Amino acid sequence: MMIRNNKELMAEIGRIAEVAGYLWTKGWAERNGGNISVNVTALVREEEKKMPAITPPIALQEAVPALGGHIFYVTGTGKRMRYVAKEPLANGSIIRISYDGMSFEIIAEEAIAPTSELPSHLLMHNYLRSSGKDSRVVLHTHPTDLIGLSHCKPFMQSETITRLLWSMIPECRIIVPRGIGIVPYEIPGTIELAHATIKQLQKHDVVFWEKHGILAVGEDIIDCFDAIDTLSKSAQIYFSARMAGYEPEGMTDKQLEDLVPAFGLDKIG
Ligand code: 2HA
Ligand code: ZN
Repeated sequence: MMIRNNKELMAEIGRIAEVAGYLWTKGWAERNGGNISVNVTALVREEEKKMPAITPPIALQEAVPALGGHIFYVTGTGKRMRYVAKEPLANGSIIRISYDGMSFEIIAEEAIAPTSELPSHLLMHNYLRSSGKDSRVVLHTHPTDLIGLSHCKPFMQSETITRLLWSMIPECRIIVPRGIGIVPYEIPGTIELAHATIKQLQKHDVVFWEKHGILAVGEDIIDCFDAIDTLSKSAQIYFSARMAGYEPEGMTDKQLEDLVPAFGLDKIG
């Protein structure tokens, strides 16, 4: 099988498996919670791109014209992150989008049906690609502490939650410089959820799905994980202080602003 002979692609799939393992050990991936998709087109050789499909084309609900001919690794529907970590190709798929962007087919050796969130992941990749961003990764997971925060209405404002989590630890402002977008509750896996998320991705790389989970986009899967992990750390600091019976002071506005020139954050658009 050619995929297994492609060292660059297998290294990337190895990084996906590494992160899947973190999601499980963090307690963010109960049962089949969460899903990952990565645009691996740049890692696939021309002859591999033409590999015969092992399924007939599967129509997409909404076309993704900016992704015609692109290749993705996607976690499988109903598959558990703890098994993606061990066997990423037995618990995920390699898919190829048709040239018209209206359907996809599976080209890996196993016909693993992609995640239920595939149509929404692809719409996000289509948005990222057509707006000229280099983000190749969409990562969705269920961090307990961040979902907990999303059950508190006053926190479900982008500025409020961003300010709160940034102010718990300097790294958070640096690692999540574009702040947090908020998507009010929607049924998982729906196109409505995808469109609401895409709107937030115009300004943010990390989005909270109210009472459901977190979604991050980025160039690198490890960076996407790190952004969510840092937000989770901030949430834990906040909850620890509250559980000890006091409201944490948080960094001051000046302390937060001083990070901007110190870390070149003003250059981030
Ligand atoms: O795979 O997390 O949002 C299950 C999910 C759907
Ligand atoms: Zn989910």
